[in-house]
Amino acid sequence: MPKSLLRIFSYLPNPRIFKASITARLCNVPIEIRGASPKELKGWLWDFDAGPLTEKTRQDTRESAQTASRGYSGTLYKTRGFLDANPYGTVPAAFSPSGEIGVFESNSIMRAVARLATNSNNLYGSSAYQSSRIDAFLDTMLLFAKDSQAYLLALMNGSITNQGYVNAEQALHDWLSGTEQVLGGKPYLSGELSLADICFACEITLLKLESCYAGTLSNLGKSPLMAAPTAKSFPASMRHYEKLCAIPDFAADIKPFIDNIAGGGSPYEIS
Ligand SMILES: N[C@@H](CCC(=O)N[C@@H](CS)C(=O)NCC(=O)O)C(=O)O
Repeated sequence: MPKSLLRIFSYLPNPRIFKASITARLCNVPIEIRGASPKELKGWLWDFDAGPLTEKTRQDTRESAQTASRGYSGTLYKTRGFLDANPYGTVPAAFSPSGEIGVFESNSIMRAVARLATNSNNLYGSSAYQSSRIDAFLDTMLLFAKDSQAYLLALMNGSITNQGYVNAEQALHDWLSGTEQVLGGKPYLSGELSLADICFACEITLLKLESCYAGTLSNLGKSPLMAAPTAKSFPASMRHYEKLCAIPDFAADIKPFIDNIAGGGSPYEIS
């Protein structure tokens, strides 16, 4: 087995990690993914050498106990080394093989995988201009992801409001209006298949979690954004998503996740 070039720690499954794992498959980069279900991860030591807490590590790491800050609630056990490498304390968190250098933010973890490839198949562009265009799409997706995260967390913890829904709807509209502009006439967001398309597919996949809370939305008189007119008014973007999901290296992660949601799989609670 080739030596892993990047270790990623997260709750699993996590569409944010799919960005890195799809990239790794497409450009043949060996990576290691460590983690457990969202609930189980509360009983793990968050560290380069992450693993389930034992009575001993729990005692040894009392000083690692931290109040969760985003998504999780209660206590999480993050070591000093984890926070030095990943100062915002979030997952996914990636590490260089020695554990010395941390990479945080799922878009940047994905970029790291492409940069580590011997042959990235131009996934991160083949010129400074193309790479920067890809970065520009990734920036717009991070803006969307912030609103999408607030919406999904509010659905999960039962605090969704009409305003929360409207904010997410506006964010989706703003994001897709740009992708629609491109995809109406071109097969990919930036020339050929790139990190921009990978991120696009993974952010939509993550948003699809909303369908687990269709009942909550219906009580607000709303439907899931991906089933509502908002998404339907961006047909080229929706077709692009389906096209990407059919690529085997995408399907390997995305299909089981979507099948689980469609089969009424257990809601994805992380607190
Ligand atoms: N924009 C970040 C989002 C990461 C994030 O917010 N992760 C949350 C879980 S959804 C987390 O690790 N929270 C840790 C905590 O609550 O302390 C990314 O794409 O990586």
